[in-house]
Amino acid sequence: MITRRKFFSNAAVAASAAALGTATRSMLAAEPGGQPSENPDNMTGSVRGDQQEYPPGEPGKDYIPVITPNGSTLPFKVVGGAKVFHLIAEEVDHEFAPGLRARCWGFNGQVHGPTIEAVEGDSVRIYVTNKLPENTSIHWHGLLVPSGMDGVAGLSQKNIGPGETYKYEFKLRQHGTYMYHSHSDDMIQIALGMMGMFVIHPRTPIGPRPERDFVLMSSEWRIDVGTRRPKPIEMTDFNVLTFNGRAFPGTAPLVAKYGDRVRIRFGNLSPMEHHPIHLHGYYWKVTEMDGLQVPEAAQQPGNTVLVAVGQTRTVEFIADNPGDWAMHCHMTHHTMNQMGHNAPNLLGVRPGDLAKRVNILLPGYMTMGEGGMGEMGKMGMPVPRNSIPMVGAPGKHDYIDMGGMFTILKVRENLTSYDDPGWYENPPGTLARLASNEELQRDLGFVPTLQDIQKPMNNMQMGHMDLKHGG
Ligand SMILES: [Cu+2]
Repeated sequence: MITRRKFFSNAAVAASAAALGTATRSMLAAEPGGQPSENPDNMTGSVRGDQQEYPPGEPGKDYIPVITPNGSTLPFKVVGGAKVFHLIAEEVDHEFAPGLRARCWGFNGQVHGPTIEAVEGDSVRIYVTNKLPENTSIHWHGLLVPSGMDGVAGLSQKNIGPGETYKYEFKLRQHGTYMYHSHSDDMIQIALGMMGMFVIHPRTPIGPRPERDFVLMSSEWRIDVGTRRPKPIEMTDFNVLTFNGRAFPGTAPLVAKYGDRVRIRFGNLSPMEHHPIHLHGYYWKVTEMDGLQVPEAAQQPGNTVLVAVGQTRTVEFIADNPGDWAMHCHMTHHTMNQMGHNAPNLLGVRPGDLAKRVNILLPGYMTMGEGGMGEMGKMGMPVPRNSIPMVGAPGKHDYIDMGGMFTILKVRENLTSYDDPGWYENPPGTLARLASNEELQRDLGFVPTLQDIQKPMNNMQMGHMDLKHGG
């Protein structure tokens, strides 16, 4: 018996299958053994249907190498026309930010693994050596590879046992921003850091090449204060949020010269959460989704891009607005460090001599948060060994009350190198500052104080607003 719900879901599947038909056919045609596609580049332009031979792509000639802030690019050598890479899965003593280290699992001594970079048409051989105490395997996330190279342990291949080295070998028939990650004991191994970015440049450039091409991978961790091992079975309550395995102030800035074309490739392999990444001072266009090129007319402009778990999103813009610009996940708990979660809510509490009394029972107790939590990083309170305070770092103007998945885009005129240029010098008249009494009198008609601010400000706003209902 076909229920009403079943009928509609079947109809929906049929409709979407019809809509996807063209794309699916041309994707399949690009598979080895498939029919040559009548439209070699298919709808996205990212998958080459042709099986043409290309020499190994060369950095500087065939592509401008990407930059992995706080990370590196995996070296390769060419053997018999193929690019040979070697990933070593192993335990890594990793620093998230000054003051916080933990025993993670990564590749080649790094968390996350180094960025793999190649060119469309390249043949690659990637050796994976397992130095972990348990089985592993590597999945090439988003890459169109033969089923037996897809890396899902048990489904597509045998596990790579401790001490074993497996060989993955395939031809890159697409370009774009992809990722790699463990696909054996996924929950544990991804939570411990076993992932990296996989960038494939187009054989022929699409549009102008960027001067600055950054990759940023988001993740999240649970590291209980004072411990040195991320808790891999955590499901909901992450307290260390990272770009390329680093939490602010451990994140290196993204530096660009005025006028540079900047590309940022975001990838998210957090265990559980999506990240809306927001850039100040600019709008960008989303040029790639999951590695597939977005046609120019459909490139959504914006200044926040949601990067869901398992997704990559690539954005581009011209760096034409000098300054120090925050770029961060907009989930407020994702720009806090370890000690900022789970504190009792004391906002508005008048603690009196509570701390003094509690100290009789609990030496070292402090009452915190009654006036907000912004000042807590700045106070320089002693924190437990191997932990980072809830927020921040000293900035040019004041303490920066941010942590976690937060970094800074630094755009400057007259740069001689892409090293960190320090803090931005604001041109005269372009810096927010304390208002003078004279300005307040002229523009507001009074000088607000803590005592009278509520009433006069409300009166002033009432005077300007039409409060009619239904208007
Ligand atoms: Cu987030």
